[in-house]
Amino acid sequence: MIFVRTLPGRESLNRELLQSVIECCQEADVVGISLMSQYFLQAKALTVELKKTFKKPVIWGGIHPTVRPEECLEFADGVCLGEGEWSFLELINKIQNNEEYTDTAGFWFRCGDEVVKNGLYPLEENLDNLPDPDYEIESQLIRQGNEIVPLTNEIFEACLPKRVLGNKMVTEFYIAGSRGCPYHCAYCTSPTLNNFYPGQKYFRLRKIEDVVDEARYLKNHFSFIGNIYFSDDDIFACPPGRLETFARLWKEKVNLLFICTFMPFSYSEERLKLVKEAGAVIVNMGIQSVSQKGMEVFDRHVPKEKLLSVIKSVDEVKMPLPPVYDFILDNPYESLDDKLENLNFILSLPKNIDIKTFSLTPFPGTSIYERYKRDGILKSDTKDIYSTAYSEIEKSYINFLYDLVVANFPRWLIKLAAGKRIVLLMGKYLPESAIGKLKNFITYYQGIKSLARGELYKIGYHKVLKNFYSS
Ligand code: B12
Ligand code: SF4
Repeated sequence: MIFVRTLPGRESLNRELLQSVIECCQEADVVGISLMSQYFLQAKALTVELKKTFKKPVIWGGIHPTVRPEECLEFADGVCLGEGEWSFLELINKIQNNEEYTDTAGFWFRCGDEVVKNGLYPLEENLDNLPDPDYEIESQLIRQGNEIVPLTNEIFEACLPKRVLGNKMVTEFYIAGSRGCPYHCAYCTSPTLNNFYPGQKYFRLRKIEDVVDEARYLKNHFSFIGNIYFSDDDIFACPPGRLETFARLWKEKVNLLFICTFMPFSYSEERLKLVKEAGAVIVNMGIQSVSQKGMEVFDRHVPKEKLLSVIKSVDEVKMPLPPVYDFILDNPYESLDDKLENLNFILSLPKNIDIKTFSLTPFPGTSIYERYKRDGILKSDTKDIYSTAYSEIEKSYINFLYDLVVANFPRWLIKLAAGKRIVLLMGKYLPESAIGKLKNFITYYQGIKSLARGELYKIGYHKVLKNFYSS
């Protein structure tokens, strides 16, 4: 495995890096590339260059090839649709035994001018049948600058994400206790995958004992991991008893700090208290939008009263660190009033919270993609999807106000700056370049605040983030 970690949507691979990756592939019988939409251009560049010298199959897999197989087959020899554990195994066995492989379920292949379209490989209903994740880092390679080098413990530690928890910076690692999700938000590919497997349940839970064992293994082998991030979309969406077992085993066998995500529908104070006692330091909930229009566009209908009662309850439980609530901005269907409604909603919440903002991106395969297309909002997939990063919000005055919220500026000041007239005026006359400068001002403000509080580790944190991809 080679981790060619790159910046989603933003980085073009240079010749030196491409050559380093290609050199490592020369001995292989097949090359597999895993990608999301925002890595499409990078995967294309790598494949085009690779195929100049490498004459064996290049196979793409991941969410983008799953929803856009034809487009990917313009470059790859084959694409994996849907989950790939068993189908890829079957494919490489066939290739190794010199057998015909273009009939393998789960793949589409380009054969001359024709595309061979095989049906999907049946979904693995029991996630416990899958092998454990491969944490033998000695057999893996990773990008360091323009080179590909063996993965060592030191490099592994250096390239994992860092997070400020309380008064120290910890190294974070992701674990998934489930796959899929029971909901159907319009901007997400999870419902798309649900629809891929009609009659089968895409949302599946792993055995909780296995999840705990995986974390224990990580703790024992990589002592630098200080925090686990559960990538499950909703940790509370599980049958009775599971969370209790998790909490007990986690304390007993792992006892690491962790962060988890939940949805308002499955929330209960008892559940939150359980995870808090087990070691949860932060909980994260997606709100995305509270305006009628936003909820309709996102197909996420959670009454404001419900959200408020959940947020109030979380506040009363008093987690060790502020809960994080996500909002999706840059929704072209929301009016200024809708946007202000969201902002004012945030300003009315308890103070001890953190807000995270994302830019609405119409990923292929989602219903919002179809809506954008239908309404003529999406001009170019390359420019509007493949070359973007959904963590970067548009530069506008209203978004600058959200930046102030994210940076925890005094709320009275944000309220003053968020008067409708001011927003209209600023929206009209403030140039983008000025907004860029105002954004820089927020960064300095945060830096000075950290310095004044003696929180030097936070300055180090920003430096680590800056070096994350270039190291
Ligand atoms: C967990 C997660 C993350 C975690 C990943 C943690 C980790 N270490 O794995 C974090 C938070 C880091 C993350 C980040 C991002 N994510 Co994310 N993430 C998810 C999430 C919730 C689950 C992904 C997952 O693990 N699925 C389970 C695995 C088993 O499935 P899989 O990855 O698709 O792989 C299977 C098949 O696709 C296939 N396969 C995959 N690769 C290959 C390769 C070959 C050769 C073959 C044969 C088969 C094959 O086999 C695999 C096993 O069955 C999904 C949403 C969802 N519910 O799916 C979003 C999702 C994948 N993320 C998304 C995005 C956009 C991102 C970011 C680019 C966001 C950004 N910052 O701009 C970053 C990219 C980070 C990076 N450096 O790659 C989008 C992708 C949309 C798209 N069309 O591309 C998704 C779908 C969410 C959404 N909005 O719909 N993400
Ligand atoms: S956004 Fe989250 S809750 Fe909504 S469908 Fe996707 S994974 Fe599920």
